[in-house]
Amino acid sequence: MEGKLTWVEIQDGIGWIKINREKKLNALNRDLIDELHDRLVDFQKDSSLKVVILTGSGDKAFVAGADISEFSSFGPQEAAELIRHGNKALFDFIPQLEKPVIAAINGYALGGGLELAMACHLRIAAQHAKMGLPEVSLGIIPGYGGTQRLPDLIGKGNAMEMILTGDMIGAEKALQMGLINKVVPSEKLLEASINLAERIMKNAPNSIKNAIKSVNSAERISKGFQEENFQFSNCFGTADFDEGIAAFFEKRKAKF
Ligand code: CO8
Repeated sequence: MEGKLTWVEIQDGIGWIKINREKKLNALNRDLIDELHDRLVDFQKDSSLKVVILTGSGDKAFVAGADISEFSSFGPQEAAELIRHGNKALFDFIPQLEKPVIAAINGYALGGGLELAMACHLRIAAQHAKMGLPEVSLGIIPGYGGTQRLPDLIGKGNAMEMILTGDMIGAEKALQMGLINKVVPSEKLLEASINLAERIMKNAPNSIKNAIKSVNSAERISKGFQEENFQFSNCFGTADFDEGIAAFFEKRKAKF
């Protein structure tokens, strides 16, 4: 089924969602967040469906981040409102789903794109995928849970390095660090995602649901996420923000 910004299919107990903004490297705007939320709500209700696989269209990007053109003129209030909405509808919503969501990372997963992959329960990446949180190069910080979920996955030291440098890493390094569960040749990405889904689907749905809740309860939630929201909004309306965003649109390196 083709939506405005996503393509959806249910096949053999798997709910597929493909983000469909290839020309903009599947960048995440508010409409896309809302459409993804609606798709996931439908999937949650559908008892024929056991596992969700989320991927991006094309072979270049999973999601290259939040849509910079959408928030480029935002002040702190609008930024706070957009991340509050995005976190509620998607980034805090996915982890709580009762069905596992696998991110099939088919290319760049940057900024909000990596945060989206990290909100999923499991991650498989194509060999050519690149991952990073480049927000500091734009004069902002990760705002969709990245400062909390990245240290949970790869440890504080590695997360600090990725967040403070904004550098991208390749799929093999991401695997070594524990950021992803598996790396496969690009042409095997969907097959490997189905294989992982099938290994889960043979188990008791009620146990899967309870296991997700139980694992989630160990997260260092709330205070850290609130602090991230606050610090994220504080980056807006600053000279660094103006320079970072201008540099992106002018396709040059920012000079802070
Ligand atoms: N937002 C909007 N448009 C984008 C984005 C993005 N994140 N990424 C790529 N695009 C667009 C480009 O502008 C370009 O559009 P056009 O053809 O109209 O000029 C098109 O996609 C293709 O991109 P490029 O020409 O740049 O492709 P390259 O192969 O040269 O480069 C890169 C690929 C390296 C991935 C490059 O596109 C890039 O650096 N993109 C931005 C990556 C980034 O900084 N991501 C983080 C964004 S900030 C964020 O995610 C914050 C999350 C917190 C929440 C924010 C809510 C307020």
